[in-house]
Formats: sequence, C-alpha cells, structure tokens
Amino acid sequence: RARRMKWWHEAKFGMFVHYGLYSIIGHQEWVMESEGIPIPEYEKLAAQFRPKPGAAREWARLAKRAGQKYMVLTTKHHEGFCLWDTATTDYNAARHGAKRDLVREFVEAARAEGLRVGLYYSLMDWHHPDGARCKDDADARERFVGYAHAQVRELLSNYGKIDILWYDVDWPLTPQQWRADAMNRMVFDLQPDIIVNNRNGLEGDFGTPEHRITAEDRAWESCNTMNYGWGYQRSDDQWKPAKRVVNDLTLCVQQGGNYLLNIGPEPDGSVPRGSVETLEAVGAWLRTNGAA
Ligand code: JFZ
Repeated sequence: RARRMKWWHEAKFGMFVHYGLYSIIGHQEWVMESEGIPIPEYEKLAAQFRPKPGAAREWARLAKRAGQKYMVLTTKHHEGFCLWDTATTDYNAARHGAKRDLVREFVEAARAEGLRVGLYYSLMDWHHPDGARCKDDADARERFVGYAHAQVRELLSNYGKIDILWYDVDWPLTPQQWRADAMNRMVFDLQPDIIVNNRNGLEGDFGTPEHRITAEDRAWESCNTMNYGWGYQRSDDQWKPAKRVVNDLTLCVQQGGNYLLNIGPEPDGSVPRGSVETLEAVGAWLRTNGAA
C-alpha cells in the first residue's frame, strides 16, 4: 500500500469534477431526487447533453494552473447516466446528445497535462430499475450488483492506467451484498497500482471526510466545494475566496491529508467564472510561495 500511495501523498491537491445531466438543470446533482423528477422526464435531458469540444482539456489545464496534481470525474452519479461508452446500458453519453465518450476525453485530457486520473463511481443508482428494489428483492439484487461489477470492470479495462477509484454512496446494500471484496479484487487485478477510497463500505486505501478538515488515523482526503453545491447551481455565486481555499489546503497538508476541491461545470462543460478566478489565484499563490 505504501508504494501505491506514495504519489498521492506527494500530490496533496486534486480537482473533483461533478458533471452530468443534472448540470443542465443547474440545481445541483441531487435534483432528480430533490425535485421528484420522474425517470422518463429526467431521461429527456440526455438528448441535451452536449459538452463543448475540448471541455475536459479546459478542466485539465485549469487544474494544472491551479497546482492540482490529480483529477476525479463523476463517471456516473446517483442519476445513473453514464459518461462513458458502456455496453451495460443505453443511458450513456456515447449514445445521446453529443454522442461522445466523456470518460475517454477526460482521461486523455488529464494525461496530456501530466495529471493523475481518478474515476468517481456512484454505487447508488436512481435510474436502474433494480437500483432501489434490490434492497428487498434477491433477483433484483443479483442483476443490479452484476451491473455495478460490469461497469467498474469497463471503467478499469478500457481507458489504460487509472490511478484512483472513488466509490460513492453504497445505499441500499451492505458491502457483503455488493460483493465489495470481490469488486476490489477485480479492481486490483485490472489495475495493480490503483488506490481506492472507502465509500463502498470497506476500509480502502484512504478515508473521505467531506466538507470538513479533520485529521484521521489513516490516509485521508477532505473533499470540498467552492460554492454550496457539487453539481452546477446556476443561482449560486457564493464563491470561496482564494484565501479561504489556500487556508483549507494548508490545514490539510499540515495534518497529513489531501484536499480534493470541486468544480461543477455548466451545461456545456464550461467552468463557472467564479471558480476559475479562485483556482487561478490559488495557483498564483502556490507558485509565489514555492509550493507548486
Ligand atoms: C455524496 C453525494 O451524495 C454527493 O452528491 C456528492 O457527490 C458527494 C461528494 O458525495 O454525498 C455524501 C457522501 C458521503 C458522506 C456525505 C455526503 N459522508 O460519508 O459523510
């Protein structure tokens, strides 16, 4: 583990990217749930999902200028829409809207800037018909767990070397029901040097305190937003000033942790102006102080 974790401990600062169909609405990434949007209604967003060409390159260049050393993309958030070309479902970015494989573009963009590559994967899924009923229905569970395993296998097979697998929300199943041990074994078979977090309910390689900076007795990474939401929120312009970000980053680093700072791109993948300004200023501060 120490060998696999070395680059990550040195990296200290990464970019989180929350981007999906929810970005089109602009009411954060939980909008399907929080506004009770029925699946057939929500699915219509897929036709409108058109990231501008080169959006991922823009994120990666910004991360680089900000002094970030790795990036983590939401390949599938709770809404269930897959940003990659998957054989497991039609509900994906290669079949709808701009019809492009956003995960491929992201991986290539990060590598082009010399950044490490992380993939976020939500186990919880509001779109898959078995995503909720798998809790009480054994057949549904079998199908749904197989679906998750197949998706993780694709993500770690089709895009070359992946540095981080960032699981999220394991509701409604236990790690045993997810066969989370077997999933991690598959992950390490496919990517021997990868590191994984703990949000599949297992210990993983690092812990993931959220919206708070608290040292843990183990490797940890604090993930944070720059305004109030993870996914794009149109009405929210309460950007953290660069000073606050630098302060939080410093607090993490002093206590041996990592800092994963989020951007929530707009519908076309552009980064909101407020976060661009903050990230540019953070990068400038790090360079002035010999930290980047
Ligand atoms: C999850 C997501 O629901 C949210 O949309 C976002 O993607 C965030 C990064 O992760 O929210 C969580 C997950 C775990 C905790 C808190 C919020 N937790 O362990 O405290």
